[in-house]
Amino acid sequence: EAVADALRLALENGEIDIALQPQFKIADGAHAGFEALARWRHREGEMPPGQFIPVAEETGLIIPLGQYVLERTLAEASRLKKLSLTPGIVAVNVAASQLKLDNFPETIETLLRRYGLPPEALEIEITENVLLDRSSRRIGQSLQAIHEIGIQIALDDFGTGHASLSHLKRIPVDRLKLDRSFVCGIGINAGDEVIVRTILNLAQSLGKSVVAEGVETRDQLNFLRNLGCDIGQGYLLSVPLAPQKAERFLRKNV
Ligand code: G
Ligand code: G
Ligand code: NA
Ligand code: MN
Repeated sequence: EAVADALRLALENGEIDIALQPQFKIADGAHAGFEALARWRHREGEMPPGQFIPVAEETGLIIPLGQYVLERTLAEASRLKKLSLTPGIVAVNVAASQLKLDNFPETIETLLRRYGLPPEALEIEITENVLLDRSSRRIGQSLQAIHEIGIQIALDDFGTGHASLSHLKRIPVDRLKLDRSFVCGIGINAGDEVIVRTILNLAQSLGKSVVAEGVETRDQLNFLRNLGCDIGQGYLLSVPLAPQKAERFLRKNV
């Protein structure tokens, strides 16, 4: 359909770019890294990823799109390092169909080498629903190989999908990303606060770190700090930044 054709052209014409949203250590406010988010500079302004990512997944365009975002992000991290800036860990969203590609772990390894980055500088974000895919065995093997390279794995939108907690034993997950719908309820909704506490307890017991998404208020940040949440991301701390702005952000940060 129309969006799919337009997206195919956008990829060819270089209308897709990335935005980098900074992540911070909640304990001391130090910069920790960035999440890369796909951005489509559409004729009629910006098309939000919530609209085109699902289309990309349905049409298979998520494979070239995901590859582009991955390479663009590593190139940017490499560029920032060459300027003696410290991008920290860059997180890239990866879809199930990418993980099913025959040589996806090798492709990432090749890119890391090309851009002179250590594997620890990259984090792969997957959603819980990736673990429910028909090819979950294949995907599990791919994640295992990626993890063995030394790349970190984060489980995105944690608590909102349909995966069972037993996946946490089977899949090498380093980090849980606390979904913003729960963070949003801090100070407002007792149920959300219980969920936030429970996820933080679970993560601490399993030795995994937690990134809180969608932090928009001081009260949310204080609540998360008191519970020992490791990393925060959200509009209170910074919106997603165009690469040039991410460079400026890091210059002010040193
Ligand atoms: O930027 P925004 O909050 O609108 O993103 C909406 C959703 O799109 C998020 O869940 C995010 O994880 C997803 N997304 C953004 N960029 C990418 C990408 O490059 N690949 C994949 N698979 N998902 C992405
Ligand atoms: O989990 P996912 O990768 O879908 O989330 C990233 C999305 O969340 C991005 O599209 C980003 O623009 C959006 N986002 C980042 N910080 C905030 C925030 O503080 N509040 C809200 N509502 N959205 C945010
Ligand atoms: Na994400
Ligand atoms: Mn998320």
